[in-house]
Amino acid sequence: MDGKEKAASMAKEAVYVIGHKNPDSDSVCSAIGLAELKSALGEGAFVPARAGDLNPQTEFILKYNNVEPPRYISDVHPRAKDIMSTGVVTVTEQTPFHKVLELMREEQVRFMPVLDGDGRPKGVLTLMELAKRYLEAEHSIEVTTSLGNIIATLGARVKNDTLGSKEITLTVYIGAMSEEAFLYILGQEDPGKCALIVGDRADIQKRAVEKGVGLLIISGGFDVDECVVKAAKERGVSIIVSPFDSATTSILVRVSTPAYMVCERSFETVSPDDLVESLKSKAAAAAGLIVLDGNGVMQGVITKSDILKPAGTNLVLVDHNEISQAVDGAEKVNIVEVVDHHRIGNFNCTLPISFICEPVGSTSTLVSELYRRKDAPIKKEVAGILLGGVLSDTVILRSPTTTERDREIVKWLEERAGLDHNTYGAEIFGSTASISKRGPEAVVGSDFKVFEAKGKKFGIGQVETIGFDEFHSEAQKLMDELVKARDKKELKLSALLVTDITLGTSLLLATGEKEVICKLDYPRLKESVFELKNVISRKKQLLPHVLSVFNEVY
Ligand SMILES: [Mn+2]
Repeated sequence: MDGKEKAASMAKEAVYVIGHKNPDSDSVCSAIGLAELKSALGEGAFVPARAGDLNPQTEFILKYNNVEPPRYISDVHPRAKDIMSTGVVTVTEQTPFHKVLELMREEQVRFMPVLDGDGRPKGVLTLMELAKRYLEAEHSIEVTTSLGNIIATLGARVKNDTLGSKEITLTVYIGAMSEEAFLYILGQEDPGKCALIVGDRADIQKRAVEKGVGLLIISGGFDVDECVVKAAKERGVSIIVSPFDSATTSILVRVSTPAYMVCERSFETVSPDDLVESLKSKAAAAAGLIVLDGNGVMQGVITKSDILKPAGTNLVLVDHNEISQAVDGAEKVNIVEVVDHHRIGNFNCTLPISFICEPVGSTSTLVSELYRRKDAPIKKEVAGILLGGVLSDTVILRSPTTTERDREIVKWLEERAGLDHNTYGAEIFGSTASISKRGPEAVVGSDFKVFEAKGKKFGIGQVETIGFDEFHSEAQKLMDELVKARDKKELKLSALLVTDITLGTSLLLATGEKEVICKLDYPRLKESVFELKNVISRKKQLLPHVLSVFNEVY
């Protein structure tokens, strides 16, 4: 890859801005907001991503603002396509061996695929194997090629061509010996399968033509006597003139062999989606792996150095900094930035990065502050998304984690999104906490747990709401469901804990055995409705009391 190609391949590598696994609204909203900001600031291609399914609340926020969900990424384990070299030097089956060597030297590669016209690999050339082949040749040199290839390789002048482009196998001799020795050698062989390289030695030239050698190569650029050419034409002997001396000519004839003659026909191929981890042993054993697409067309090449080069995937982590919470494979790729509001876990990295971690109510607060600080324009829908993130994490600024900075940025976002945080926040929480929308069956049933005490069963469901107005208007329908559950499951108590997450307090709707209901030690608001001040936990607060009631009654 030259510098230009390297720059191009780096530019196409996107940076994913991604929140934690089991993403909540803040992690999705802050990812979208930060990716938008960075792209707007021209810092490169930033793509918002998510490491899991959207929860209904986040879905609501995105739909409300007409924003597409970020790309789902199941893992970022490096794959073949992430590390392969593209734009690699290739040759065709007809490329002469010397051209292969020249390319290997110029491009500094040791591995070269041989492709057909459709980009499908036919073989591979490796410097190692080519060197071996070259070194293994014994005293006589046998070469399989065509006269056309020899002529092209030498840049030879043609005096007589009887062989053309057909494939021939020739044993190459240099006519530096005496005439007797030469005749002796030719006597041992089929002269038609010999190529003789000789300088301006008319005696040897004539003898060679008489004997009918396959090819006569005159070295040193010497002219050939017309009578020799005439005899050659009569005898059907090809004659060419090489501009090089005999030794060089001999070497070049040997390397005029086309690539398909010298390439290895067996080679390792992998798929673009293969995990790099699974390729390591294959790559160690082979000079190179060819990455093929579904049609068998080469997409790139992986050599040992590709396996060693740093991962191409870059991540910006939002709303988390602990690798254990990050998308699978995050430990194997580059984390280039962190924006978070959680405790700092065991984060470490090899290069200095921007690491923003501040104790505010949401990551969306930090991202919004970046827009403000950099004076970057913010789209209306992005402001809406970020406002949703802040309101979700801070439970509409009511959570004890809320800071002055959150309140401040909410005002700033409200203006840009054209939304009122109280109304919008209520809608966001209403989207998941809405009793009427979900229907009584889902409200009672989706989180209904059955317990046992003294051999008697009781069941308690729980639902989160914003305020109790909706509960009061739906109470009769909910009671009908509780009665159904009571009768069906033979419960001594069937109850629903309705928790206002904004106030941190609950109401309990209950039906069951009179003795049990009477013993519930909570103020009664209505016939079947109790007020459980500051109770938010079914497990830690309500259950112990119900168990003590059962112990008393039964
Ligand atoms: Mn958060």
